[in-house]
Amino acid sequence: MAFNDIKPVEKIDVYSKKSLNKADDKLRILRKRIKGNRLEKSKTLELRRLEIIRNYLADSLDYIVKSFPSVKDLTEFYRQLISANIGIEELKKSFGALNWARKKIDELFRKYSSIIRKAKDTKNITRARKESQGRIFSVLKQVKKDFEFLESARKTLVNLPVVKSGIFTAAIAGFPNVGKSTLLGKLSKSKPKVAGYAFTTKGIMVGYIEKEIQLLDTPGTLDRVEKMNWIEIQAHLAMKLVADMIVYVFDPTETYSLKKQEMLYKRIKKFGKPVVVFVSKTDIAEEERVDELKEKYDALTDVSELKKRLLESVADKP
Ligand SMILES: Nc1nc2c(ncn2[C@@H]2O[C@H](COP(=O)(O)OP(=O)(O)OP(=O)(O)O)[C@@H](O)[C@H]2O)c(=O)[nH]1
Ligand SMILES: [Mg+2]
Repeated sequence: MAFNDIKPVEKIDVYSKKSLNKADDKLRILRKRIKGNRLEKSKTLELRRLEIIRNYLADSLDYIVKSFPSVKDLTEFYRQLISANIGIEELKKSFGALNWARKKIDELFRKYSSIIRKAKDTKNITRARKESQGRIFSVLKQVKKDFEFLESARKTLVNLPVVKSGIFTAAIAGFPNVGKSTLLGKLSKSKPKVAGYAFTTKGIMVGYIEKEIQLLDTPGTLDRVEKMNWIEIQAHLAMKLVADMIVYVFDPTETYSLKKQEMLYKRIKKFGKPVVVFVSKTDIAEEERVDELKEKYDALTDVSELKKRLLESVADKP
């Protein structure tokens, strides 16, 4: 699912102004061509103006609603991400408000078209023009908050990771700074940011092994379920809802104590998915430590071994 092609939702004033400008531009050309007496000309022009404004606003409203993913098409992963950060009900409510505005503008268009058509003098036409615009733009004002909400939702959506469904997925998990992103870089062609401090990875990074395996490099999480922040929620949901398998990275050099790392491991086991343990930093770690982990968790230390294990798991998957 990709959300980065959702176009920005502007402020309502932008749409009102654009609709007026568009009408002005088109009427400038039309004005030179139309025939008839003053009243007839005025009717033709103002009917056309109203139609252009209505069409522009209706198209803009439709376009905004359509450019967002429809809630019913979302995978559970995205549904829960959106639930956690934006709100599914709030999103539906705003789409509803935009649809309401579209209908209301249509009604006003029909009402004032009829008034203009029946007008007996140009004064009445001018009054109908002013009144129709006032009421149409006031409908927009009533959904101002919804426009703003959708724009802030869009900003969250475009930053969500692009995670495919229907492909074998392994999530790389572990404490901050243990070497998860380094491992993703070694397993795939992806070039995630790697740095010698905790919380380098701010969102889920995606890489692929051939076209068979999707790898999710999750941000480092601490061992806590309560009070998860947005970054931890993303990692948690990816492991819970997307991963077929979890690669748990242990750092034997103890940036974080092994005891804490083992507690997180136990919690991750509870997702009920197969977990492969990988020990990082074996080039600088104490050999004894590495051996202990290898023994206890049947851990791997070699990237090509891990790759082999992952590919075997794809083949084994029913
Ligand atoms: N010597 C050595 N250093 C490593 C190894 N793997 C990772 N590092 C270093 O450990 C630090 C953290 O690596 P990252 O890959 O950014 O760790 P991370 O787990 O993705 O960290 P967060 O994104 O903050 O959770 C970096 O300075 C890496 O260069 C390794 O196998 N050997
Ligand atoms: Mg990282």
